[in-house]
Amino acid sequence: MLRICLLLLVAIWPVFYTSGQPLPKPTPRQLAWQQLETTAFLHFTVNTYIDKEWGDGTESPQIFNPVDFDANKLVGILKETGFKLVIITAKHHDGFCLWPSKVTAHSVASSPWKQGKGDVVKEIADACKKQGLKFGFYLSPWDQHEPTYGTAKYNNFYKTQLRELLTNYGEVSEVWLDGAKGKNAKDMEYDFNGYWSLVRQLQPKAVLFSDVGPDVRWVGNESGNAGETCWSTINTTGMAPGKANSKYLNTGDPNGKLWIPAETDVSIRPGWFYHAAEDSKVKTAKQLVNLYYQSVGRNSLLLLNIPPNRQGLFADPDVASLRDFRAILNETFKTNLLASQKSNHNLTDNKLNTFISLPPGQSIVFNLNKKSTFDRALFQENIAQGQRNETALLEYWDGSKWQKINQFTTIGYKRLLRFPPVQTDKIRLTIIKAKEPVQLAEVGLFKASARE
Ligand code: FUL
Repeated sequence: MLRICLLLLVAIWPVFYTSGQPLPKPTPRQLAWQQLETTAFLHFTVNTYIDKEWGDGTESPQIFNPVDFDANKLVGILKETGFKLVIITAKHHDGFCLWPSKVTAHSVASSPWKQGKGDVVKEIADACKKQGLKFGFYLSPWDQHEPTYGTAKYNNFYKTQLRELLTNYGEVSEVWLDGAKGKNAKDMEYDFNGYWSLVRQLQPKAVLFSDVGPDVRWVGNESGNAGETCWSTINTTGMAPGKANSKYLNTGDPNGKLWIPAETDVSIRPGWFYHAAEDSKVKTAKQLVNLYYQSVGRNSLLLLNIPPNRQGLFADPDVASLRDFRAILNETFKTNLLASQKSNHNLTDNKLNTFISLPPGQSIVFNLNKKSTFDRALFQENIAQGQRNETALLEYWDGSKWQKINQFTTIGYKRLLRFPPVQTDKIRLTIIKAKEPVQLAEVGLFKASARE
């Protein structure tokens, strides 16, 4: 009955509500992507063997020899620690290909690894498929090895490589490219539209990442920090990969006409590639948990880079941090204190499509079944119908009056709040400002693990 009433309310609401332009909404592939929450990046190439972040294209393929490379082991650790998608650097700025591309000899085929018969991309893609993770790749447009780079011919070269990766490795869920380039790089006009339409044609389910989308945008920094206010909408006029306003990307734009949510890419180490000297600088589990709050907890998605070492394996400190990171998150989010109340069922069922509609000015009280202590709150909107909340107030009942816990801005897919412990048996949420009635899909109250 409640469901029917809710559905009816949703169905008739637009008749009463005048909002001007319809809100931008995610495509099914964007919606599926957002729900992955934690995804992994693998930066691996000749750079790993020369201790550099950017090679210059002159590296000999002979140096690439990850003798213990074991894709199932790498992907197994990522699966165990809760990552849902793996993106491998198929080609970084130095131009070395981790797969045996037919259009260049500058690849694993010219390396001693597996006598030149190996294919890192294939092994990662197969391991992902076998273990139920999604697979994606980074194909750097800037290529310092390829002689055609800087001429129109390079666009065809790039598209041929893209086609190889899009047709020989099963389902691809994300294609990652950027406009990064060194100061002295040759001039080159990339055919981004041509690249993107090839991806659409060959892998229609894949989301396309660049600074400005078209499906997923950069969060504007590499320190793992989505804006406290983070809209999934932006306008891209005047911007292109490599030519974007990072501050704008960080917060998004409440009046943006395009749905292009933010992806937070950050490395577990200071660099993107493995350097032995950074073994002592691996982010702690606590720091990773903080990154989770700053990305997933701010309507973004975490793309955490864990670089394989020269043997082709994750280094021990990285694995230890990953395991603790997931253990802490599991501990914190194990018990939603609102879930034991039947009346809260629809909002604690982990489904975005069961929600209540709250217009601006409306409050809702959530009861706990007994006085409890908590210091984390979770809210989620049914973003399938757009992102709506602009300002909301969270309060608790102290026995005689409502006390403020937090006033906050955007919710979107997920908003996590951290605050000093509160003890109460009821909370109140008030929507202060919203673009349209907020479709509140999930609420949660949690007591953080002591290890946070
Ligand atoms: C940047 C690159 O220049 C870095 O090396 C790294 O790959 C990062 C994720 O993207 O644009």
